[in-house]
Amino acid sequence: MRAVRSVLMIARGSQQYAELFSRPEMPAGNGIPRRQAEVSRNTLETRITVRLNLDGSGRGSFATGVPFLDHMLEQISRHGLIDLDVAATGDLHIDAHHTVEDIGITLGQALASALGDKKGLRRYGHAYVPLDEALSRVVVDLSGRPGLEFHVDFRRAMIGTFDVDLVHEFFQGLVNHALLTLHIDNLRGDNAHHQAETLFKAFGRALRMAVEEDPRAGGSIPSTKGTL
Ligand SMILES: [Mn+2]
Repeated sequence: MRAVRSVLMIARGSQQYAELFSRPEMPAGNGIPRRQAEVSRNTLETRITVRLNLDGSGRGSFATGVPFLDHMLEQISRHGLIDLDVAATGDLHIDAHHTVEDIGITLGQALASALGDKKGLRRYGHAYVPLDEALSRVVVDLSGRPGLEFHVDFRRAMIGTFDVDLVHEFFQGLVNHALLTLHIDNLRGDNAHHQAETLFKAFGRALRMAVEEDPRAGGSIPSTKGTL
C-alpha cells in the first residue's frame, strides 16, 4: 500500500475529495503509484474543479455549462483511459471564452500534479484518429516546457453555439500549465464537429501513450538532462 503521490489543493472547499484522496491506494499494477490529482481554481470569472486519475478506466463526469466542451472532455477521458471529473461555473452570460480557457488551465495544472517527476514514463505519445471524413494527428511530449503547434482549419466558425476559436484557447491553457509540447494537426475534414472531435480523441490517445510506464526504462527519467 502506498499513499497517493500528488494531490494539489489550490483552493479549499472540497473536504470530501481531500479525504478521498488522502486514503492509501494500491499501486496501479505496474509499480507506479496511482497518479491522481484534484485542482480547484477560482477567479472572478470562473470556479472550476478538476479531478483526474491517469491510471483510470475512462469514466468521468462533466458539468461545465458548455455542452459541446463536456462532449469533448469526455473524449479525452474515454480515449485516454483517464478518469476525469470536471465541474465549472463560469461567466457564460458573457460567452464561453473564460470558462473554456480556464478549464484548459485547470486540467493542465491537474495533469502536471498527477505526472510528478515523470520517472519511468514513455514521455512521447502520438495518435491518428479518424471520424468519418475527418482525420487528425496529435503528438505530445511531456517536455516540461509549454509549446503548442495548432494547425486546424475549421470549416465553420460555430459548432452549434460553440465558437471553434475556443478549441485553441483550451489547448493553449492546457499546454501552458501542464508544461507539454503539443503538435495538433487536423489533416482533413469537412464537418467542424468531426474535426474537433478527432482532435480531442487523438489528444486522449496520445496522452495515454505518453503517460504509460516504459518497462525498459527502469524507472529513469526519460531525458539526457536527468530532469523534465
Ligand atoms: Mn460527437
